[in-house]
Order: sequence, then structure tokens, then C-alpha cells
Amino acid sequence: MINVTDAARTILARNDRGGYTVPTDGLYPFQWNWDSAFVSMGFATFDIDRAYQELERFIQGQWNNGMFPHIIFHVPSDSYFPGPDVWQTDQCHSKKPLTSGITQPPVFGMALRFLYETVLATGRHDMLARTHTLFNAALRSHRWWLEARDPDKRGLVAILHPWESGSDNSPAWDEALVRVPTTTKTEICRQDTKHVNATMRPRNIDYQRFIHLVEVYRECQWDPIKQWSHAPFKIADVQMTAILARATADLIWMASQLNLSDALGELFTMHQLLINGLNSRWNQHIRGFVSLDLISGKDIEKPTQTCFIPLIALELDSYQRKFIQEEIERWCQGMVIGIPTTAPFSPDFESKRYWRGPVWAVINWLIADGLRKNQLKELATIIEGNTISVIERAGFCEYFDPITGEGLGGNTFSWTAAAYLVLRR
Ligand code: 2M8
Repeated sequence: MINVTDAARTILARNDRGGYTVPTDGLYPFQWNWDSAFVSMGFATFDIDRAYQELERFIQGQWNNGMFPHIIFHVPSDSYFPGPDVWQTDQCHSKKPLTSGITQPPVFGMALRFLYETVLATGRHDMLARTHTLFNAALRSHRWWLEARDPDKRGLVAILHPWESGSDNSPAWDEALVRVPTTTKTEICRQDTKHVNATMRPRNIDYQRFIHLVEVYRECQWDPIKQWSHAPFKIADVQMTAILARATADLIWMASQLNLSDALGELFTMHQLLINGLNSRWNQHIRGFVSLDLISGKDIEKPTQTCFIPLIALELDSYQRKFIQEEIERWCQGMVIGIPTTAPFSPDFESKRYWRGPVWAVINWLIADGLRKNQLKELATIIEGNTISVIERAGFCEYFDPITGEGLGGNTFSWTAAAYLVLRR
């Protein structure tokens, strides 16, 4: 019988397109931003050179203004919509490879620390120059985040498109999305529903809005200042801010390891701002952290996984710790596998539809990490153990039905394989 760790490595090898990894064959044929960061950590458990390469191929797509795009189109493929012809970013950012025009959660800095810790543990000092290059790219991208997505210095960075959040179809975005027109100039040729059952994917009306947003920003010629003032969708997202805050703390650690004292002051200021912003988002009713709709001015009081992600960056007080532990346990009650991405008692919960209930291994990985950081080790161990077991039972699927434990979405998924390798090690 094939060993599951070997099977996970085989998936990464199969999805390798020559130094970068696609999330899964067919459905997602390019290099995705946060997928690649998770994948690099998976590679680091057995092939540190390949782990570095993943990030190096990724930064080839970094924009001059520092932004890390959400998709890097290294080679053409017609199995995904929207492709480069819809984004048209080449008119403003002529550098190859072609990319999309929006971003995704900045797990990159967290990955870089993970890789560098592996380098230190194995004594591979020849990786220093490579580490410096990646560190500089990460620092530029963090500067872009603060300038472009928190111009008012709230300490909370905003998403301008649900695709940026990574949890594209989350009920957290429903109310804000309703305000986005469904009109598009682009013909929508969905490819995702050719690979995956349409009942598990976003609806057509959501896609119309997704593409409408792309068109608005394309008309702004991808200029961050114009985008900020024209955005019909603008949410100060606690998941994004938490990942950025944690990645900033990891860059602080890197800067001290690498004796980069010049960067330290700037990183400390950035970190403090983000921590203050996150702390201001605690919501006693939800018993977690909530995002803020910057257009309506309303708190987004939807019970989604987003509420727990700030644990990766914050030190909770004892009350918050207790509430969060109770809340996660409540969400997991009666589930074959937790943590659902939407609370099962919520009217928005759908156990099989994309980001409206199913369990993602990488989300569990982040939340377990946050629980550990906050002295909730027992719960973290349970979540990690359950994640490993569901993958062993159902395979390396994109996500899992929390009620049945069934594997759903794309198969042979790279970040699920990476999560397995990291959680199992
Ligand atoms: C999903 O998002 C893409 C758009 O970026 C899509 O649905 O077409 C999300 O799960 C996202 O978090 C993930 O990075 C991407 C690739 O796995 O797929």
C-alpha cells in the first residue's frame, strides 16, 4: 500500500510545471499566490531547493509597485476563465510573465520564515543570497499593502474583490456584493463548472459581479489610487489583515536573523499598526473578529472562519481565549470534520458549496497555528489530527464536506498535499 506522505509528495511532483506548482490540473492551470506559499512549505519538508524555487518563480510576477498578483500566467491555457485577455494588465505592467490585476492573502512572508528555519536547521548556508532576494520582495509587497490598501491608516487592509480574500464565495461578502452591478462588457465563459459540479461553485450572478469588478479596475488601468476611489466593493478584512500582521512579525524575525537592521524600524511600525487595527475588531456577539464594510460602514457579523484567523497574529486575553475555544467547539459539534468555513447554525451554511461551509485543510492549518500561539494546544492538536485523518480517508481534495467528511472540488490538490506534509511532520 502506498504511504500517504509519498502520495502527497507525488501530488506536488505531478502539479509541478517546472519550478512552480499549479493548485490542481485542469481547474486551476496557473500559479496562484497563497497556494504557492503553502505549497513551498510542503516542499520544504523534503526538498528545500524546490521550496525556494516555488517562491522565486512566484516573485517573477511581482509588479513594479510591489504588489504580488493573485495569479501568474506563466504559460497560456484555455481551461480557466478569466485569463490574461480579460485582465489586460500588460498595458500597465509590461513585464513578463502576465498576471491578474488583484492580489491574495500574503502568506508569502510566513512561508519565507518557514523555509529559512528549515535552512538553519539543515545548515544550508548557501541559501543566504536567495533568502535576501525573497525577503526584499516580501518587504516591498508589505509596503504596497499598507500604501494601496490602508491609505487611511486604520491598521486594517482592504480587499477590493472577493477573489482577493481567497474565500471567494463566503457569505461574509454577500451584502456588499449585492451593491455591485451584474452588467459586464466581457462575455463570461466559465470553465470551472466543466471541471466541478456547478452546485458546489459560485452562482452565475456572482460571476457577473466578479467580472464587473475586474472591468471597473481595468478601466482604472490598475492604478491603486484610482481603484481605491472607484471601488464598488471595499472591505477591511480581518483574515487578510491577520495574515499580513503575522507575515510582518515573521519578516521582523527574518530581519533580525539576517542583520537587516534598516528594515526593522519600518517593520515594527507596520506590525504595531496592524495589531492595533485587528484588536479593534473583536466582536462579543460573534465571539470572534469581524471585518468592516468600508462602503456601508457596517460590521460584517457573519460567522465565518475569518473570525478565528486573527489568532495567528494576536495574543488574546483569557476571556477571548475562552470564548473562541467554546465557539470553535460549538461549530464542530455533530460534524464529521471541522472547522466549517461557515457556522453550521447559520442560515448561510451549505455543506458542499465553495467557502460557505466546507472545510479547507489550509484554513485548519492556520487556525490550529493560531490556537497553539494562544496556549490552546489541545484543541489545536485535535484539529490537526482530524485534518490528517480526513485527508487519509478522502484523499487530497480541494475541500471537505463537514457533515459527511466527503472530499469535494478539485482532486489531487497541491495545498491539501502541502498541509498534510506540514501537519504530519
Ligand atoms: C479559488 O479561487 C479562484 C479564484 O482565485 C477560483 O475560484 O477561480 C479559491 O479557493 C482561492 O482561495 C484559491 O487560491 C484558488 C486556487 O486554489 O481557487
